[in-house]
Amino acid sequence: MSTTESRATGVETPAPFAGTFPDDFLWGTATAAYQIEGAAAEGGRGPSIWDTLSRVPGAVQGGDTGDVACDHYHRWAEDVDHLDRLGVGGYRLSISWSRVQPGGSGPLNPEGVEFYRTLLDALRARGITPFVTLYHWDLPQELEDAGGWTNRDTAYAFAEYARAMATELGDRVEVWTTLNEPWCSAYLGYASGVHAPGRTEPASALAAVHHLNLAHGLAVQAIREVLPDARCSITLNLHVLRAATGSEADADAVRQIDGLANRVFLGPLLDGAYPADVLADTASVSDWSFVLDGDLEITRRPLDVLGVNYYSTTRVGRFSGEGQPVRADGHKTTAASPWVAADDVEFLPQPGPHTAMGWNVEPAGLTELLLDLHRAYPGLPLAVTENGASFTDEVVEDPALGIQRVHDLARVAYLRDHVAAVGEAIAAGADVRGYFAWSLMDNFEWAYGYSKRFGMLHVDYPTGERTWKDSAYWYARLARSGRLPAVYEAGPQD
Ligand code: IFM
Repeated sequence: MSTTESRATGVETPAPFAGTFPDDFLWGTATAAYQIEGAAAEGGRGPSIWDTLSRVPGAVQGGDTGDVACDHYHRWAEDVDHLDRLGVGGYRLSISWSRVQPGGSGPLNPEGVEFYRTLLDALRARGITPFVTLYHWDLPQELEDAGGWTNRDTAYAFAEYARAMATELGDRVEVWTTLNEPWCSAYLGYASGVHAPGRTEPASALAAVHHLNLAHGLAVQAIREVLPDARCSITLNLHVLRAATGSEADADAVRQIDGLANRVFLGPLLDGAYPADVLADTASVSDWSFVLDGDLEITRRPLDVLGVNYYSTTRVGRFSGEGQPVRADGHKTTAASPWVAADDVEFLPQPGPHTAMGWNVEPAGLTELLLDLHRAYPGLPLAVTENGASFTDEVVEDPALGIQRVHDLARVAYLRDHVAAVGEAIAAGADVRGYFAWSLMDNFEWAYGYSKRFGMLHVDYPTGERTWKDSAYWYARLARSGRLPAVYEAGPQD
């Protein structure tokens, strides 16, 4: 989504937001299996590509792995208590494919399936609606050994896994999200190589894009064959783009990155076609012959809701030829770029403030994104399935209350401003049904290991102890009232 596109579609200035959300608006929080579960070699779980990559020296900061993570596999009951205490109506979790089907195909692992069945039942018993993501980046290693997402068979294996989960877990799940952020799986996994499987092959990244889109469509079809009334979704991390200057060259850089980041997914998923300019821009890398007849009818399945993950905006320009292109996308650990066939596009530093990830804070981008999507796909309900911020946190004693505290007011302000941005989008007409804060608790932040904390609950990794940050108290007030609390309302005042 780009500013130029916004102008073209004539999105109006958002109406003022009165501070209160609709009664049926869903407040939730989100996590992902590899980031929190741990128990990597327990309960019959097989290895995934993140188990493998995290053992490659230098691939993950500090040599961290998800072997133990937040130990949610053992502490899940305590975590459900925290969710209950937060008062959230929804919880977005992901299933570890290699825990329920260790080889990525073939027999299920009953112990793994039982883990999720028990968790989902416990959530439902507390009135917390489960939103389940089937793939949050942890491909079973056996499938990667056979080519991973560059292999068309992986899409079919994914559909069979989805069918099996629909059969096993049935209506315990409110919304089935096929994929989380396929942009990351394809481009960070296969082009820049900073994510698993760590490959740096631009042509493979485009094949992965298509096979992920195909996997989504096949999975939706399989889920609905088992559960005709299932609600299905996909979560995208659409890029909100800004042009470096008003020049035509920079506008064209925005068009190009909008194609690679956004329209390469929205096109096949919602319009049934890959954009012609994306195919032309990437022609030097791939002829896209992996797109077979009939694929684009499969990728375009009616969605019940589109998940939107938003953190910051991205500023691009056409490389002027002076100096070296600057890549400020937060994933600079290798020289390779995720941006296939876009070597002459500069990624420019954004004005602050910035989070600990170096990402700029721009809540207006979220309003703009939701309104752009609403304009482009008017009948499609939206949900913000991730939004949050990493800041450096410190646990302190609160002698007056006799508890430990984390005064994360920067995170509270970030959440307040982005929740307000969602409110503004709704006030201006966008059909947004829910908001899931990322994340319930600090966790394994992929190539950054445990060095970045996004949680509303602080996790002390050596002991696994969870401590409510002030943002958790603040979010609990929001979730319980549907009214946007002020920053000073953060903390345990009640
Ligand atoms: O932690 C990740 C999550 O797994 C996917 N979306 C972005 C988050 C923050 O980087």
